[in-house]
Amino acid sequence: MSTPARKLAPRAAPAIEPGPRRDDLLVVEDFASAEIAVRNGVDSSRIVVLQGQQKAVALAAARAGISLGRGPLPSSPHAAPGRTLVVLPTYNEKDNLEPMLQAILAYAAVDVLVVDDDSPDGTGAIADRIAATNPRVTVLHRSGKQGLGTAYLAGFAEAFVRGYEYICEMDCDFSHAPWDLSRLLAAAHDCDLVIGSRYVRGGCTVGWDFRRRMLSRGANLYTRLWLASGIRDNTAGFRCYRSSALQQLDLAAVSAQGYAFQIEMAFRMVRAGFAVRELPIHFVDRQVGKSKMSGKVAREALMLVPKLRFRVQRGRG
Ligand SMILES: Nc1nc2c(ncn2[C@@H]2O[C@H](COP(=O)(O)OP(=O)(O)OP(=O)(O)O)[C@@H](O)[C@H]2O)c(=O)[nH]1
Ligand SMILES: [Mg+2]
Repeated sequence: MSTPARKLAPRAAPAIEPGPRRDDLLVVEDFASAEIAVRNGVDSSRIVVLQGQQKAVALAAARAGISLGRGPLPSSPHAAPGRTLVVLPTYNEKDNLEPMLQAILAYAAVDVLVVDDDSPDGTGAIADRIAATNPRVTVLHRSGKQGLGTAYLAGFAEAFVRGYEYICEMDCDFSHAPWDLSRLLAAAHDCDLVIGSRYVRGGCTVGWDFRRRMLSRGANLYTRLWLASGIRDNTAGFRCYRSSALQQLDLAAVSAQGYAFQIEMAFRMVRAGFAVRELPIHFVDRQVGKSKMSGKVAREALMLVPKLRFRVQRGRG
């Protein structure tokens, strides 16, 4: 049997205001209160987390952000628990990249590394233009489409060299809400991996057709049955790793690319005994650009999961 994901001690429930009326914003003092609200069904895009901001200023910033379609922006970026690098893999994301970078940097005090695989639509040149004027953005160019797994591994290696304490994964298509990045970071201080999860209470997918929903649910059920690691959303690509934990894994042994990469990484973290927490998120289907999801990606996961159970040794990551 696999080692189940280590459970973290439940936190004392902070008092929160009653849930918001439709179109209202819920103002909470801190991210712990926000988590309770999200688990109770409040959409995180309607929550204003003060976390040191003055209430009137925070509300004005959030309302301005929402009216521009940018969500409940804070008056200044929320602090990260330590030096943090968000690795943003891109392949043909020319219309998403600039607004994604703006949003990430507005919500959280992080740096961003764009890993572009020579996107034919010119995403790499857009990344270079932004990086030239913003020291918080850097770009890693790779020659040709080499897959999501190696893009993340290259990003991790760069983060290790540059001494980042936390490393986030995020898609560049707004499926992962930029305001949820601050929630992941706030939860990261006392665990080794935080997963933005669709399949815990308060999480969901928005905009997927029946086939996509079944594919994702089926893949997660299959993985849970085989690996029994205690993780509900194994294929999720919205994560925050503690860099020191990641460095203890045998990353050279990781070969998976698509969803299988996420499954493998989560399983290795659990097997190595690291603390994993899932936070509910609303995953929204991309509005712009094309999905790179394919039958090949699904088949890779199907084949890999049984192998992982026997191949990845307990305690060795
Ligand atoms: N560098 C790099 N980025 C990639 C590659 N494949 C996908 N990406 C990026 O990885 C992120 C996730 O890819 P998506 O196409 O959204 O695929 P997905 O999220 O698995 O599938 P959907 O749920 O259908 O959107 C996006 O930011 C892509 O641009 C790749 O081979 N190389
Ligand atoms: Mg996507």
